[in-house]
Amino acid sequence: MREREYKIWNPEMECMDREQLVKLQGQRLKETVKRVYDNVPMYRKRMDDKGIKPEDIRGVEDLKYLPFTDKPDLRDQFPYGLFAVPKHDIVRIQGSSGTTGMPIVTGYTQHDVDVWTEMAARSVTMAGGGPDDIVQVCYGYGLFTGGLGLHQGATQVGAMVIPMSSGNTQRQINMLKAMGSTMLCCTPSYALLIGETVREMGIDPKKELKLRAGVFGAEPWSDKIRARIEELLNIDALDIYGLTEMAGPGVSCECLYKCGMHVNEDHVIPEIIDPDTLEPLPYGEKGELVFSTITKEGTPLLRYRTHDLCRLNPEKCQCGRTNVRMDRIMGRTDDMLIIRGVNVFPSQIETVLMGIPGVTPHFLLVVDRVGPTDTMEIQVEVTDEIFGDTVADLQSFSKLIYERIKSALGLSANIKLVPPKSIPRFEGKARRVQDNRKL
Ligand code: DLL
Repeated sequence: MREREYKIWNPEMECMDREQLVKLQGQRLKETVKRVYDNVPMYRKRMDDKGIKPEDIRGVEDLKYLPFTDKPDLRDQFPYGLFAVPKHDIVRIQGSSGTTGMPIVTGYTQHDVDVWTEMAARSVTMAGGGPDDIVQVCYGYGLFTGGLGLHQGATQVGAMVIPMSSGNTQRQINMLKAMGSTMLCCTPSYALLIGETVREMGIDPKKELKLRAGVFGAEPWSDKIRARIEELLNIDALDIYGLTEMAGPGVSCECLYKCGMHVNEDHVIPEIIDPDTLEPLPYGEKGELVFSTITKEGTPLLRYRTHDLCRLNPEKCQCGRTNVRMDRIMGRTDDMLIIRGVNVFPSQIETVLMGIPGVTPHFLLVVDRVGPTDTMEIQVEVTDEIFGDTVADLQSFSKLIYERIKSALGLSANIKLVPPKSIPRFEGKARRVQDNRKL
């Protein structure tokens, strides 16, 4: 950690005595359970099926009796089924890719936007950010929560925000230099690309840039990548976690001590469960991360299964914060991939391919990393009729697949047509993904 003034955005909440925190969580959990029972038919039914009434939940210790929520629930209830308030109280929709072509969406009341902003403000502060900072946000803006989330948080702490969104690396670097940006917010792989391009352009970050810290997340990364980014850009590189279903970036973030991400436990309750038995596991054990929102009004979620593998540590941090810290995400329990920051389910690719006559139900997705950039190749098995076509016809067929994939996923993929029966068949669960990336 470099010499910087160490700040905490909301010491009352972030450094609360744990006993008091658990009491607060219990109170907020009870309110949330009542809210969803009264307003969300899916939760009412699930609780009725389990024979639980809101008054049975006395505090955090009773969390284990509540039903889980999973991504398919958001898909099945799309678009408004999980909303716990009337639509006229919703001021924002955010979304991300679901397991099929449709996005999943969550709704925010003004209070929800304010809470999310507060969480992101805490994160920016953890990275040492404040009114003197110039924060360049290169996460995508839109339904994806990255851009708007960090934008709101940085604005809240009084920083000057440059809403660049992602892409156009040269222009990003020109702005870093011209504006004297002090903080960078983007995915770690984009930070790596920016860092490598800075060096290729012959720019000395110590002399020509004013960058001091970066808040990087939305995809898995490692301490090795951290060290590389820090060296390339001469900054502190910090991990930030979040998911659309909870409130985007800021559910947790690392402080400058870099020893786990502080979970904003006054707004969400984290649990670790065994993904097979679904039983809660004690602190320190690795398992699936599950969150319950306890202040959300628009789309509150009980025991939401993130499918991210992680560990929790309740010890007080050197920075003074008392909230639980989560380790880096160690993997997933499902087949979701994050490619160039975009969540991709193999089932989405299957849905696209199955809509194209001449394609068989067999494909292989090969993911790799060239330099800092993820690459995706889809090997698509086609029928005899297609494979016997002229080269020009095959090229236009590949182009059609490329465009359908691009429009469904928002990602470019290299399409390789392969002859019938060339993709391996499986007797058990099909393995459709070959991920060659090493983090
Ligand atoms: O990725 C929100 C976000 C934006 C987080 C900007 C951080 C910074 P989704 O698109 O809904 O939301 O994807 C959520 O991304 O379940 C994890 O699998 C993964 N993920 C997010 N942050 C991290 C991280 C945003 N720091 C999914 N490390 C989550 C590893 C992460 N994986």
